[in-house]
Amino acid sequence: MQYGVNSSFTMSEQEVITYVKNRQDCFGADAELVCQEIGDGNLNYVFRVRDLRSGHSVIVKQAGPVARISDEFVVSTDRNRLEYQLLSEYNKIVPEFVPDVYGFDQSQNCMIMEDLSAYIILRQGLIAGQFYEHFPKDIANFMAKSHVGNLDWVLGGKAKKIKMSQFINPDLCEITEDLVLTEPFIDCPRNEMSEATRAYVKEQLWSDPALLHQVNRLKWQFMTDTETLIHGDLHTGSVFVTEHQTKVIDHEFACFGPAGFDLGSFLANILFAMLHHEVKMTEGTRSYFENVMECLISSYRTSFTETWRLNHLKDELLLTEKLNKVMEDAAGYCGCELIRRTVGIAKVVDISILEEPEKYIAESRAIAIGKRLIMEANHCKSARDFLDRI
Ligand code: SR1
Ligand code: MG
Repeated sequence: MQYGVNSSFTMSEQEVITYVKNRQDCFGADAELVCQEIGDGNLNYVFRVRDLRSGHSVIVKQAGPVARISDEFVVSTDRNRLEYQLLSEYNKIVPEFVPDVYGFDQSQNCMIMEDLSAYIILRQGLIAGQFYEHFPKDIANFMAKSHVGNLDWVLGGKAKKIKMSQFINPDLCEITEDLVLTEPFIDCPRNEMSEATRAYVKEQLWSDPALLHQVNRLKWQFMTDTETLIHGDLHTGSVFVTEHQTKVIDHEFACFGPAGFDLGSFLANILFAMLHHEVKMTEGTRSYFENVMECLISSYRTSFTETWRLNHLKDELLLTEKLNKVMEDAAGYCGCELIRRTVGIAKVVDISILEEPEKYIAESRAIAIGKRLIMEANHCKSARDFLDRI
């Protein structure tokens, strides 16, 4: 009963207040605390605790023993330790792109971190038509700096292997292997979609052995290629923005994997925002989102190159080969993310809030683009190659 709270349960809002009061390192003794659970993700509980006297607030993020979306997913609470450790490290190498962390408590499976209430979640902003200019370059920089910074040749082979042992993440990787890279491509009971979309999926996805083979290659790669430290679930709901600042959150899926997985996942979620507006015929949609994707890919290439050179990795031919490979992987994983958010259990609100027939139109477009990107991934080396296929 450390800090006066029973550690075998997920905390209630009142228990979170007791918890932070008893810790004595977050608020003064005279604080008048209020707490609200604000989590909207599939896994964890997220509490905002605010002192009504000073206005100061923090976030308490707690990992429960099962996923919020379904208790079918029993997920190690070690994900909270992993995220805390990762955020502590990112606060050294890319501090401008992550929230501050103040503490971690293994007994309660929770960590305390900066409240980003001055920011909004990028997914919500994009749906509301707040077409920010700043975030693509920031996200590209965050990915490229953290990806290059964790390559074998930067860390050193031995240090990299030791680091890999700290970020072994079997439960969360299993979720990705199942929900992103397996189930949507077969007729599996956990898939969820309308009858019309199911008919389209049967024809376009489930009866195409060549597609299944390409997806199996991507899954194999995700399971075996420990290229670098990746976020592992980088979508527009994992990003907080203001007009000028960008913060990446929810690092619990982090693992050593292929760099292109992050770039591909993020591009797919930009495409969902674009499809949302396209079917609603919002003006200026196509050019804004094409610019976002162009900027993400070009800035990633630039930042990857700069970070490579800053780390004195001298082989420019190897740099070009590696970058081209990241781009091809990104196209393939982008395709998988587009398909799994449409066919699989974990949806995106960009599409799920649409009414029929717009919803079917957006879903079938996402599936068609996803399939094309998977099948033609080896032709996607530049932003132009990618944009020509959407
Ligand atoms: C059981 S968790 C389902 C999905 O939510 C997370 O945010 C990941 O995207 C995961 O695939
Ligand atoms: Mg997440």
